[in-house]
Amino acid sequence: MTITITAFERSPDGGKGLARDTRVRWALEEAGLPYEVRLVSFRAMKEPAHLALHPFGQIPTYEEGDLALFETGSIVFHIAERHAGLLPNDANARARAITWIFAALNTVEPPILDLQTAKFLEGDKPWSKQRLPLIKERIGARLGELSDRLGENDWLDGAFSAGDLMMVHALLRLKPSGMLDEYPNLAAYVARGEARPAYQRAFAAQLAVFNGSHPIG
Ligand SMILES: N[C@@H](CCC(=O)N[C@@H](CS)C(=O)NCC(=O)O)C(=O)O
Repeated sequence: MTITITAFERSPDGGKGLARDTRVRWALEEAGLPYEVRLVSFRAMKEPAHLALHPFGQIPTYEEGDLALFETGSIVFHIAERHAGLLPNDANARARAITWIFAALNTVEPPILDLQTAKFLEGDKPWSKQRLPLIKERIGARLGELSDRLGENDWLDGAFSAGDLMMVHALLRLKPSGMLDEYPNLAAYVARGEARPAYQRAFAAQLAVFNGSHPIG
């Protein structure tokens, strides 16, 4: 059955792979699944046809036959549950890998997104600069805790899993801030994720959209 995802027609990140279609592309690549991409403009994302797929008018969405999903946590979990390579077979290890998906989305990513919001969406507000140290402190606390847990391991819990995929993609957003470099094991963890052939393919595919070489679809 054909899988179709949506992605920005023109990503505001300039092809850096930070838009969340990249994590879905990455999961699909890890699972070896072919997929199609429908590009949407910011305007189209808020129109009824897209809102029927995504109630919040965002990307990415995921369509497979009769099934339409939104939210990358749910999409990546859906892929991981049905295809080898993203979740361990052992029931407890699987539950722990799923826990890391939630941890990435609910615990690590929110302060990172706050930084993005404060810098780029609220940068003109008089209080924006005052908020930055507080947000950075919160991010630093999470990074410290994550760094302690990761230690010298390659991945968060045994073999690479969908939990690592989600965590690496959430952390990638911090690269320009330099904050990751304060935690060499986390910087190496992110680099390890980026070095995976499946990530490379996902990154190249989203960059092709930005460069205009993505096939029309
Ligand atoms: N929690 C959602 C967040 C989706 C999201 O924020 N998508 C961004 C792109 S990465 C978007 O569509 N932004 C445009 C908007 O919200 O209008 C998920 O993980 O799928």
